[in-house]
Amino acid sequence: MTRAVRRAIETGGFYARERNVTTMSHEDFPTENPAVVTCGLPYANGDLHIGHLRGYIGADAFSRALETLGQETAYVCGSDMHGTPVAVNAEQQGVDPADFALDWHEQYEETFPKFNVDFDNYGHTHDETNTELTQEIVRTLDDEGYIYEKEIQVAYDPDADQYLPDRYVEGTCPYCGEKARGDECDEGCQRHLEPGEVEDPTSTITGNPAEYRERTHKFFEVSEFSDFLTEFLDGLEGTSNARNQPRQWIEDGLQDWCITRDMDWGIDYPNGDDDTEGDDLVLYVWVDAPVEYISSTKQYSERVGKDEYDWEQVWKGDVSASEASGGSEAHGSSGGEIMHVIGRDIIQHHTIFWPAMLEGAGYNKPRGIAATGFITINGKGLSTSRNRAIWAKEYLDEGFHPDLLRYYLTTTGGLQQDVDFSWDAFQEKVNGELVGTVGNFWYRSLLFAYRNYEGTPDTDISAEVEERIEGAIGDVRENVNDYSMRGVGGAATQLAQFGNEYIQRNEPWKLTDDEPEEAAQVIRDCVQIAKAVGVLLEPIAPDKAQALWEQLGEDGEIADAHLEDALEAPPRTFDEPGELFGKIEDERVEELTEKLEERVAAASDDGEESDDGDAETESDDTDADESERMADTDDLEPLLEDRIGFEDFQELDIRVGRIESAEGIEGADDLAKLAVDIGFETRQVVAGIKQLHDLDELPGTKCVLLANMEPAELFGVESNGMILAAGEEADLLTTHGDAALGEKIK
Ligand code: B3M
Ligand code: ZN
Repeated sequence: MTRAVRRAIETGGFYARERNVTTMSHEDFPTENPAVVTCGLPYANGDLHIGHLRGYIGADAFSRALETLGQETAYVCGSDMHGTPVAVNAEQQGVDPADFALDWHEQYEETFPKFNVDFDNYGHTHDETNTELTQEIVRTLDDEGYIYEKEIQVAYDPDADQYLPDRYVEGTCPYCGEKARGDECDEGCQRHLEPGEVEDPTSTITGNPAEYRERTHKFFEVSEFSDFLTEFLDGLEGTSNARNQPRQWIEDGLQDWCITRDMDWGIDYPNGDDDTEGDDLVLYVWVDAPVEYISSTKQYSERVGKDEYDWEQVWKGDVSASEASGGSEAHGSSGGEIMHVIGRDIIQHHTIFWPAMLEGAGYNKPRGIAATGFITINGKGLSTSRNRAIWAKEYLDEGFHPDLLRYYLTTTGGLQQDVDFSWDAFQEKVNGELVGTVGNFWYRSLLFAYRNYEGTPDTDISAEVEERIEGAIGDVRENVNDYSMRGVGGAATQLAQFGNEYIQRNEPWKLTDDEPEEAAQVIRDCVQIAKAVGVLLEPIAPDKAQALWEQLGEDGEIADAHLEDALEAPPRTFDEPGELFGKIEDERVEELTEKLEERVAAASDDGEESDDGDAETESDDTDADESERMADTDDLEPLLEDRIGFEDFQELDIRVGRIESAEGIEGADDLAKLAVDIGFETRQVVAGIKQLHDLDELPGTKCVLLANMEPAELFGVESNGMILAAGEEADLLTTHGDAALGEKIK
């Protein structure tokens, strides 16, 4: 980590950008302020799997990339020790929740470095720092008048003689009707649920229907923060889902938030002397969990010293001066750049509750929140209970290098998208991009250089290559500012691809005898490209990049290199290089795929959901397999009795299209204006999908359009066609083969 902020090189971009920024601009990274990158805390309750890894690896790559840009950055996290996700699992195993959680915490601490997830601090929510800070923040919120008491109905199991907070109770979501847990609609609309909200409550301890009993609890006045949150969201960077969903929740009206629970396991509600009410209450896990972001930063700061990294500047530093200038100059010379990477199922906690808490207690708010999609396995929802997952330990035991998975997970889809993992797709990506493109280029250029020049030829790089590397550096810069790690990986791989083409085009092996100077030039260029690819790829594949660094005879760590170092000449001599990536063979993939299938089948044969310590975290999709979701026929529109002839159908001119752009229509709550390319022409269409889809994600999506719909005008916007969609959620129809745009549906 260095304090020096060096301006990276500004050049044009080559690739389409994954835009994850708002229109309201923050100063580009690197800024002069220290940054902190955090990742959603794993519940200390079960084995880590690929769903978890996506988040931790993504955030790790982002934090490394920021450092490559010259941004001073800390990457912190910790285990989430409290709450019913831990208590329920500990109880099932008959162990004390503190021992249970600590055990998992220690395992996580050991596992993350094995994936090169390099936290500057990894704490846990039950330690002293977090306990004290959480209680202090709650006291401040209380002093500021944001906390009040209220009598509420709390679920209770008379047989177990126990109150039933959160995961101790299940029922139906009052908002969407899906099966839900006591505090979250995990299989449906993802909303946070307040105690007493879940309908038809059943105890998860005995399976009996729960009773409701009256209890006094503490509430945090989230509803007071609507205006603040609206403004906060307007300036928030990260993924668009993290801005759009909460806007809707705010429009629907915010509810205050019950912040206490009838449980023993957790952080005690901090009582003043005259307060006896909170005696037997602990804080709801979602109060103390995000505070760990601050606590962990504090621990890091205390370890390295405030001169090196000042947690108070980040979390409490004065940003008012820059706010006064309208926000565009925000983050001038004080405060910090706070960035949260989370799963999309915990958007509400991070974009509503957390900023409200921070605001109420006088802390700085995040600059960016990136909410990732889920992981699917062979096209189906990841399910720990069905053993349809790739476990962290399993991956390592199979002997695969962590950087391969890092590359796969960061570059397969955009941050917001669900990413499918199959051993086939993994093989294809590794063999194609890492072995075929990057590894091949590194090895052939370094080997040629070593054999003919014992290292880097003694000449300057050509203007063409310098420009190309500068372009790639510019792309990385832009992509980091757009929160696109896929873009960063793409810039590195495409530079290697250029290197391969360059060497192929110039055929230095034909030049060495007759045109030695030209040959030296080509190889000099290639060695520089190889080094640049290493610097650009380091955030994603740190070990492999370090290995290249050493092959080039460079000293120190490539992780400390900045973007501009990609243009610094490598040492004059180096040793014989080795190959850094190995092909994954077909037999290996078959064997792994078979193993996975057998395992999933065996878990299904067991019948019972034998779930031992199911870490339902941000990327742990529910067991509800989307592709198998069945609607209750009572809820469906009845089938029409009247039949139509084929001619009638022929009158519908339905075509394959592709959405080119999508934007909300001002003043209309639900309507979006789309431009749809249907081969012959591009149609402007108005569709009622504004709230149901992430409009930023739609461009590029294939759709199906009724082309001879009568034109209509809605909110002053002409609609010339109708896109087809299924159900209340407007699930867009598409084609699954390669039907061309404009092709007729018949
Ligand atoms: N422990 C895991 C989850 O719900 C939860 C995250 C806390 S982040 C402050 O994904
Ligand atoms: Zn719901």
